[in-house]
Amino acid sequence: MSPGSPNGRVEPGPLAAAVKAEARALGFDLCGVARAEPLDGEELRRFLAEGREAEMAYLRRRLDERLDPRVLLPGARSVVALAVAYWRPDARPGIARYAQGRDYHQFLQKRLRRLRRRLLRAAPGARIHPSTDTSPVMEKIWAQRAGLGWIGKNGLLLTPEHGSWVLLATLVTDLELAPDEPQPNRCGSCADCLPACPTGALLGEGRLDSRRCLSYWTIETERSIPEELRPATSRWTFGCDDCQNACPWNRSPATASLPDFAPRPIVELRCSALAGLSPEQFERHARGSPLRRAGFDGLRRSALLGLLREGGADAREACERLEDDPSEVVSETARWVARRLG
Ligand code: B12
Ligand code: SF4
Ligand code: SF4
Repeated sequence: MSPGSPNGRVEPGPLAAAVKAEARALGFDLCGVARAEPLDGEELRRFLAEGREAEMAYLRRRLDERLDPRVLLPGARSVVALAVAYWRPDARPGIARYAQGRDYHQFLQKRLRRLRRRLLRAAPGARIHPSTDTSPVMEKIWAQRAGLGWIGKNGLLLTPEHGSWVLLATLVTDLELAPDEPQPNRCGSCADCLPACPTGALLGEGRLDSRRCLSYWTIETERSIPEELRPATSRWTFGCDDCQNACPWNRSPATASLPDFAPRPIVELRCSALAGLSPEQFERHARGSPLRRAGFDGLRRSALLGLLREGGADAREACERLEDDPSEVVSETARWVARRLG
């Protein structure tokens, strides 16, 4: 990266162009720049006041940093927003597409650190804070401001190139980089994602109630899933893509270029096998996979509900084995599913 001018000053335009070229070389599909300015906190405060964060207590913390990158990184002038596409034709059903392969936190963080190092070579002494889900940064809003796409009625960042099948990351920096123009919202009169949500978690205008979202229940908590959400959970063992599958912008996606999203052996397992994992098998299979986040009991609980869909002798046997499991959540779910399997 060598965007300096003859007098040694690093110009915002060439520097932004150089960051984008390096990001592309490192496997990021999209990259844009926004000015580091405070965000309007009204939506976030309303989300929290209505309890829509469920038990994700971390969303209530560090609000000042979440709403102003200059608090997160004093002197911040720019936010670089990055996206990687993850859609693949060989994804296994019942597991969210983003979670089929390796844990993106690990491999994107590595690429972000590399991008940071290259940027430091061009601008020694710069302050650069990389993050992908790891800091109080509202990634969708920064991606929208940096011109990568718009926030759809399903609450996700949609891009013209890859629909919403992208994962996001940011670099907050004190460097001055030429900002990009935000794109218009292209949802128009479409609202297909709203009725596609099986649990009514989407409230319109991109607002979501985590307490009703299958993604929340199957990834973020090991608690017992409320009975009225259990039939829908039988289709989703980890995460949920219903509000993305319904979106017209997601219909003809290009295949992900990063090989890290290739399905791993754990997503090949049937629900009866997932429910029957021992703690050691869980550790071995889930290592390096996003499914680890559900936890041993959380994954077995969701897999048990998947048996309602799978059915058959294996399903009944898996339930029987877990009816007296030491985990109250697992044993209660096993008994509940067994009653329905008959
Ligand atoms: C907490 C969280 C969740 C929670 C809550 C989701 C939510 N919508 O808030 C749960 C567990 C439910 C969840 C689920 C999923 N998540 Co999530 N999640 C996050 C996380 C860590 C924080 C999001 C957050 O701050 N929420 C709080 C609310 C208030 O903020 P917000 O949704 O970001 O922003 C809204 C408001 O601020 C408001 N708003 C603000 N300004 C403005 C301005 C205007 C004009 C308008 C109209 C609105 C508006 O609208 C925004 C959109 O709803 C982010 C990573 C990150 N650090 O950003 C990933 C992230 C949003 N998740 C991601 C993914 C992939 C998912 C799932 C698709 C996974 C899956 N397949 O199961 C689902 C999708 C569910 C859905 N439809 O949103 C990706 C999204 C990528 C993308 N293309 O947008 C992110 C960015 C992670 C990443 N690094 O890529 N997630
Ligand atoms: S992830 Fe599933 S449950 Fe959550 S809002 Fe989207 S469709 Fe609804
Ligand atoms: S389904 Fe329609 S309304 Fe929903 S995000 Fe996609 S384009 Fe927007």
